[in-house]
Amino acid sequence: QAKTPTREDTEFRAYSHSEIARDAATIKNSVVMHLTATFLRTPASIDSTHAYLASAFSVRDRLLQRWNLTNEFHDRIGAKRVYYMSLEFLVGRTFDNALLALQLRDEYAGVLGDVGFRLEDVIDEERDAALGNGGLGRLAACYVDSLACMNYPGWGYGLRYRYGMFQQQIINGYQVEAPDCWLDTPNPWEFPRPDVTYPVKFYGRLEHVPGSAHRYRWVSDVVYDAMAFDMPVPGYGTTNVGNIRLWSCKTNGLFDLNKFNAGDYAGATGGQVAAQILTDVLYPNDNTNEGKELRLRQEYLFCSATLQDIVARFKRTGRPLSELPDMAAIQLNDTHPTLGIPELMRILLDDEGLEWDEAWDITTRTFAFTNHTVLPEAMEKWPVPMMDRILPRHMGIIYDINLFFLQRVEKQFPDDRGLLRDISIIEESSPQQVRMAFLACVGSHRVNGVAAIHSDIIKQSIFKDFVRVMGEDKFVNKTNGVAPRRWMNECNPAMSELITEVVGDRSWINDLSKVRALEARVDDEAFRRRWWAAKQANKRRLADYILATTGIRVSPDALFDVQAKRIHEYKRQLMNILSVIYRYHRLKEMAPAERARELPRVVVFAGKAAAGYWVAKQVIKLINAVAEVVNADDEIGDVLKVVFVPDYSVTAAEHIVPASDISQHISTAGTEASGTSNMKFVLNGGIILGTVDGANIEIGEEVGEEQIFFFGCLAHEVADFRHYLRFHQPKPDPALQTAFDMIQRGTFGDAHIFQPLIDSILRGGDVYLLSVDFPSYIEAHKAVEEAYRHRDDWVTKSILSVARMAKFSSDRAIQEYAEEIWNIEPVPVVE
Ligand code: GLS
Repeated sequence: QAKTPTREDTEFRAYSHSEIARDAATIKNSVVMHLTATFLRTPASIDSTHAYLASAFSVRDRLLQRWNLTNEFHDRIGAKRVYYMSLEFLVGRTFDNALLALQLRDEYAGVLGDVGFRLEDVIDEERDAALGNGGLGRLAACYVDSLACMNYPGWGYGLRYRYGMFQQQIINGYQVEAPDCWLDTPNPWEFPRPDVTYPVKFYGRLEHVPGSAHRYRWVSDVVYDAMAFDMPVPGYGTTNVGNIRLWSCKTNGLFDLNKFNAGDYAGATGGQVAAQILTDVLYPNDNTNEGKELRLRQEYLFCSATLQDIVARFKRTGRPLSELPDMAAIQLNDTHPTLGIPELMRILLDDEGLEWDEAWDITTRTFAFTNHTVLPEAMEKWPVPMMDRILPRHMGIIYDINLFFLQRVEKQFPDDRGLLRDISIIEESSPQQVRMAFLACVGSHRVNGVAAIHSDIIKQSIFKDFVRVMGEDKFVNKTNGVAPRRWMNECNPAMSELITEVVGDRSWINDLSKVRALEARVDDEAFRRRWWAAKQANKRRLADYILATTGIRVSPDALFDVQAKRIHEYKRQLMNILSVIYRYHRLKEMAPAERARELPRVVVFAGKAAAGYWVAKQVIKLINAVAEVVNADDEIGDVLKVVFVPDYSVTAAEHIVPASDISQHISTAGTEASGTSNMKFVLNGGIILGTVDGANIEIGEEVGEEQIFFFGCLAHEVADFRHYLRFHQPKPDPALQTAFDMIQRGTFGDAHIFQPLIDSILRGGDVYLLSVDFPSYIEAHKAVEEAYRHRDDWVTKSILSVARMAKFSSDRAIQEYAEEIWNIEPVPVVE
């Protein structure tokens, strides 16, 4: 029950609107206050963990104040908001990012110094918020960052997993997964909202509403409560603070006191366990769909709570529901949140009493959908019987959506039965399946891919029929981007300082087009030396990190050649390690004098494999087996080192990305929708060795063909190669054969365990075309080496690349979404 406003309220507002002072004394006071009052520390018991927690809480106070102002302001002016619905937000750490955004880094460093701590050590106390798998989840985090920085009213919505992305340990060369208990220590970056809780139903049955033609009531006694936790998203250089609202399943009310009193202790907590599991774990799959029942229930809990929250907020404006699309745009980050579409329909039909046509019009004007992959194994489909059992009302709504859609198609293309079968949301398999990508497409007003080539491919493949039926204008491209705040200013202070000096101020951090100014300095000798020195400093930092995490000593003077991303067959880490084996073989064949003239190279791998993805895990084992042999070979020494950095994460990436000379993005053409680490590496002055795929293509267009090493077959050639290889064994070229021979001779331990990897190429149809691309890959490596030997040209490439990366800021991407899909405007928060 809200109270009626009084004069004191006005005073309260004035008080709460005055910014907390930014001077050292006030900061110190608040840190000490949290040390003593929040964490019960005495001067003798302060450790770096609590120094971190107290500083973080004091930063959080400032953010929450601005958060409150931002939301109150957006409500007051009736701003239209975008809601970015994503099952994944790979945020990483927040403390350093928040200090930079608030421009209070030096102040906090000073205060921490006074109590005996180095800011860098304190920053290292923070656990990553790893609520995502890879590119898709990190993209969501970059996008909410851009929304905040650009003053767009917008929130992310997601799930608060108790266990985020698993921790990867390497034991005996194999990946072993351990749970990520990130909430074991207090989390300063979330704010629990027990007042924001919604009931979410499962199972049950439908009851016909008497006297109505087709109205149904969904009755079920399985009801869970989803409770909100808000994560403030600091905007750099603005008072605007964004929000990620994460849902967690509440269990308190589910304790069965009667069972407990009867001595059935397991039974007493059974309901709680069943509820809690819903938001316990992030499914660790990237680009795959497992079709697990728990995952479907997770998706629904998420969608229901989010849609209830959005509708409740809208209804507080007092406007008629027909105006929902004028106040809210909802973006579906892949198909995972697609149940939001039938859920909004359910709310509008069953709870609000609207007629079908009006509800459908509101729904389709509100939703838009981003597709992030074309891999068949990632296409989300749910068996109709499962959906019908868990969500009977939604299954009914999906049937109706499909019926009306197919009626329309039939009218447009009479007698095309094949088309009706191919385009139906329900796949006629046994059992029938709900095709979520089709549902998302039918229920949205825009569908986009994430790089130019990918947006073209989806129009010719998965959505080909929809282009015919719904017209081409519905399908657009929004090339991905990355946040310059984290992926330059935060992770690469040395290069950031140089850019700031050239631009004249820090405005480039929120306007990446300013980095173009670097081009004017490309011939300035002194500047070029400092550029090189900045890269070298980053390489030394990574060498220390490698030593600390793996015990391997590498020379910062070598070429750093990095492939860091999820381990997946289509990304072809196998091709990379096979080329390393071939290189090792060549080095072994050389006379010592010749070997000494070779360019020293450190090959760095990092990435996690899905826990159930056996082939990917064998690739990790092979990389580690090769590393063990090569690194211990005294003849080879620093000429070649191979490193697998364990437990890749956002924080690990912040160490790795700024230190690459060359980074590899070598997916089979047509398989990597976009990639975003390619953008991060180039933004940090590294050069790409890559295939003509995803955003590599647009990066090449922007930075110029001189600044990128392309190789391999093209997307339109892939189908023919695959077809050929299905019926013919490939004949590996001599280099590839050499690598196979070494493995099979047992050079890297038991040959048997690696034979399936070789067989995937020789006998399994070589789906990812390693045998096709290997020769040009080896040639491309030679070109890289040749180029790196000419340090002058290399520095030019590096500077020009960074100067031309403006397009790949997530700010550009968000502006395009805002203007062309969401129809929202930036509104700087004012008093
Ligand atoms: C992905 C794609 O595989 C990446 O190419 C893309 O950059 C990313 C963000 O759009 O989305 N799709 C997916 O399922 N995981 C991804 O990282």
